[in-house]
Amino acid sequence: MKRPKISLSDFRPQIERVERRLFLKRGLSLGALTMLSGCTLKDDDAVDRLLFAMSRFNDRAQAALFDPNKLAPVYEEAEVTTPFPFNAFYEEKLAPVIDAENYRLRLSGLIDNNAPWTLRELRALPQATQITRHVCVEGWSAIGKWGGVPFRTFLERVGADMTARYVGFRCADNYSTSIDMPSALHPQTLLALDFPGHAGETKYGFPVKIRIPTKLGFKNPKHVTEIFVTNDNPGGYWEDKGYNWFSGS
Ligand SMILES: Nc1nc2c(c(=O)[nH]1)N[C@H]1C(S)=C(S)[C@@H](COP(=O)(O)O)O[C@H]1N2
Ligand SMILES: [Mo]
Repeated sequence: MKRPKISLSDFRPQIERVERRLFLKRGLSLGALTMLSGCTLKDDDAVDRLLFAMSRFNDRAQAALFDPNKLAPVYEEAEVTTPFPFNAFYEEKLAPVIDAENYRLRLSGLIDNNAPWTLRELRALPQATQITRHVCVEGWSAIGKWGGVPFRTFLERVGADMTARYVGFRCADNYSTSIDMPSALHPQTLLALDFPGHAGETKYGFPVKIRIPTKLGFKNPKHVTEIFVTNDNPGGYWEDKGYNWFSGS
């Protein structure tokens, strides 16, 4: 019988959870942890609930510390990492291929004008480029160049409710993530239409990626098909598996 191929990445959430536990256990004595949670460490469910509560507390602390004017470092063209690393929750060859002509960026939620956008219409908006560092929780980082529409410009243009708390993203590969409105309005957050790699290479997020240099890689959705504005935290693919939601600076 052929055994199914199992890779380390299948266990990422579990590994993360174990790591978070070790981190917690180092920071808090066993007694303190037991007292805090009112449980023993054997009680997995209660430990998970405590970790989740602490992560949510951490989200609030991080959001309070977020400085909307603090810029992520920018780099020179010569510092760009080539080839740029690919990452996704699946193998590279399974990256979605999207037809540019038929592509539409859908909008929903607290947005005045939620008509869908073609790529040509997005290209007609003001464009900017930036060279910044992408940092992945899995322990690698790379410098890349992205071009596209400053996300604030786009949100203003469509009449997004900027007093709302969250912006959520849905992707062609069923990935999803969400960010806080202040990070969405940050001057370096980009609705990217140009990506690392050769012309015609689509695995880095074609046709639309949200590039947020103040956030970890997994908060930067590729192949975005829908953007929505909401006051209810939408979570996301990794967030729902226990990754810290804010994950930014
Ligand atoms: N649609 C989609 N976006 C995604 C992911 C994904 O699996 N699907 N993975 C995230 C993670 S964990 C990382 S590190 C980056 C990788 O982007 P890259 O392929 O451009 O390096 O994409 C992020 N955005
Ligand atoms: Mo990542």
